[in-house]
Amino acid sequence: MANLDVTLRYSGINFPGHLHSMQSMQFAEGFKFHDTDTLIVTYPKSGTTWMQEILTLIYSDGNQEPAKTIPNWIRTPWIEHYYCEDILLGKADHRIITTHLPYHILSKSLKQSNTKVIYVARNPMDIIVSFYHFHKMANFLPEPGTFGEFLEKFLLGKVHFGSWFEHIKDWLSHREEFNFFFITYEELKKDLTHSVEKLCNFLEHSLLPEVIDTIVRHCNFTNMKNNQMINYTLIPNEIMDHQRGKFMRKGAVGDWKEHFTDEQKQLFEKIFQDKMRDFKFRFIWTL
Ligand code: PPS
Repeated sequence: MANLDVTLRYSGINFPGHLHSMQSMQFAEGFKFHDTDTLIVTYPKSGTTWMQEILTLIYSDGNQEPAKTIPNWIRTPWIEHYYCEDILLGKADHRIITTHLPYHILSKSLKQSNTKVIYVARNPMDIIVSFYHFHKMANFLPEPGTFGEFLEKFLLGKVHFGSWFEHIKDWLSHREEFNFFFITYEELKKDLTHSVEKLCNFLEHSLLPEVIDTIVRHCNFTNMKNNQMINYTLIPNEIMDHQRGKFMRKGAVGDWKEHFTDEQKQLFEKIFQDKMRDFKFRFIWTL
């Protein structure tokens, strides 16, 4: 299934047809979650892969074998991707599932269970930078144009996967409906040990301090960058052009400062204030 130039429009949002089909979206929307499932929810480029790796290691009690031998899209599949159905059919319990879907598509089925939901957020300015570079290498996403053009498209919510503003506002304003845990990329970066401890607490999966240390070491940026099972170098060049960029690019907080002009920063702030005006949630995006 290549479909590199195909866009799937579903429930008002564009998705890459390379990974999504009408059938796979309907499968996700009607999915029967189990109470033992753990669902990672993210807008793209917010720390999805990082959380996939952390949860893999928590549930394997620090055993690095699965993380070093099984690609992340098989051990922690995206529920909306076309290959997910086959993978999940074989697993009954303790599934780690990933999604970029907005609240309005997934909420009905998710509410039927007590699934543990982990929402990872990131400074949207760093998301824009990361997403922009990813568009250059991912041949299943449209050409991004200049950074300024991409920024405007993002702020209008016209990029693939829809509006970041709607994604985060909808999920967070309905968090009481779920067994919900919120964490940011910046918190992971600031204190990964404490973040893993908090995650273990939420997951009711206690681990010895030395196991947590192993997880923290395994999940640092350099180690993950070198792990073929999560750095996407297993994906052929025709789908991800590895000459045009790296999936594990910089792994930094505040890289937006290297990309935004003063005018672009002002434009971002104006739209952010406007869109988030009625949303009372205090984000901390700095370290
Ligand atoms: S995706 O395509 O939605 O699955 O992307 P996602 O995994 O959400 O985000 C990719 C960015 O996360 C960075 N990353 C990390 N940063 C720090 N430490 C670790 N361990 C780590 N793992 C992934 C990755 O480098 C991308 O960010 P940028 O800013 O592009 O480097």
